Amino acid sequence: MVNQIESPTRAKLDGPDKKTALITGITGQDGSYLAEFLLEQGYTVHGIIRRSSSFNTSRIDHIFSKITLHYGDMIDSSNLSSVIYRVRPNEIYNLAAQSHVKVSFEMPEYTGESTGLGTMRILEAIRTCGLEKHTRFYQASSSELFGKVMEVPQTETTPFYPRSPYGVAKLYAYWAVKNYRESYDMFACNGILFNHESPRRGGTFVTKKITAGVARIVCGNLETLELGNLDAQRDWGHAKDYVRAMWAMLQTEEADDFVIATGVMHSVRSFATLCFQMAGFDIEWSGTGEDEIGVDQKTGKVLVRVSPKFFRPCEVEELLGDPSKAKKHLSWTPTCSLKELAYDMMYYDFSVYGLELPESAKTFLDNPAFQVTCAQELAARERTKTGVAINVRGV
Ligand code: NAP
Ligand code: F7E
Repeated sequence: MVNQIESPTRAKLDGPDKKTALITGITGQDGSYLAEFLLEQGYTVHGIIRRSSSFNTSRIDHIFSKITLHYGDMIDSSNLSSVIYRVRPNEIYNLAAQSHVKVSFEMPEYTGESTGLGTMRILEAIRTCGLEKHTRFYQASSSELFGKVMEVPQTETTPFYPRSPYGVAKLYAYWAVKNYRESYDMFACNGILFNHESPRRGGTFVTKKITAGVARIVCGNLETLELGNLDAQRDWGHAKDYVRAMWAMLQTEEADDFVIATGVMHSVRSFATLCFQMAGFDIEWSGTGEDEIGVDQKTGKVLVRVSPKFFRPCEVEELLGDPSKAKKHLSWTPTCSLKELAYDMMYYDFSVYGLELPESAKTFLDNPAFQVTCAQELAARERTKTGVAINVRGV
């Protein structure tokens, strides 16, 4: 038990319209945006949180008093069953995972346990609690299933070819969801989400590494940003858009699987070029492979260098999704362009380092009415500094 409300008896539905959702991975990027979104829709929101020796709730501190948290772990089935039995959720969003592709090569077994088997544990827990007709289930499937892509763009029918222990674990989870849907008529969906980023993205993913790296270079606490494969191409969207799609999948008549993507692909190199441009640098690239460098045209300073330590044993070179099915059946479309995504992340990271983006950065926005989404969390950050959120922790 983490905070004030949770009790060992089964939660009752407040009324016919008040829904209860349980989010695994609520402390992560997507979990935090989804929790906010569900609160806005009037849900009672519960989340599973790992015990940690340091605070791991920075992304949800601003909504801490509005949600109920339970300690748990994707590798502990009795704990998962017990939480699900007590919460009796109408919807479960399974977002918890060891989600870093490169790390999955270092920890393949743990990744299989948490990212793969963990999903099966939740599905079984729903069944053993007798909730298969009561609880709808969302699985955070991934474009990493497509790996070495068999066609471009990728759709719901493109054959899978995962290229990492992470992708292999997500493949197991994907099929577990389909199997439980077919075997037990459970309402269980796979959201096959392409890369989605935000100011809350973990610091070891490439977009955040770049936006935070540019801010650190500007404030003088980093000389050169070291990256891996600059040629890799991804279909990057905004996490805030993508959590809407998760919810929409669980509101349909019939459970199904959906690709969620923008339909536009860019390389890591062009994302880095864009972010440096927003900060006022013009990068010139020279050299190839491990010898490639990005140099500031004005000063000749090396701003980006390639380091093989960020290469993966097996790379996913390109991913491009076709979200037509989601557009048709969920009326879902992304609202944020790549430039706006980069602007949002840069705005946040610059603020974290006490900097302001140059006015010229706004010229990159596709929509002049674009509002940064991180303003609320910057304010929340300030409140947290004064201890408001810290005080409501129940342990
Ligand atoms: P994230 O920021 O890395 O968050 C992962 C969450 O899972 C965190 O709350 C983490 O807790 C929790 N977690 C990790 N291992 C756990 C365990 N053994 N038991 C319980 N909780 C555990 O990931 P994200 O970007 O929000 O992604 C959400 C989900 O979507 C993940 O399943 C990811 O694989 C999948 N996905 C992501 C993308 C993307 O581009 N973001 C695309 C497709 C699919 P801590 O905070 O304590 O670490
Ligand atoms: O890498 C290349 C790297 O780590 C993107 C997860 O959310 O999306 C994410 O997985 C690309 C790769 O994301 C660096 O080699 C170059 O080709 O940001 P990433 P990812 O591996 O695509 C999928 C859909 C998920 O499901 C995952 O959970 O960028 N790259 N240089 C680099 N990547 C990193 N991390 N760091 C670099 O320095």
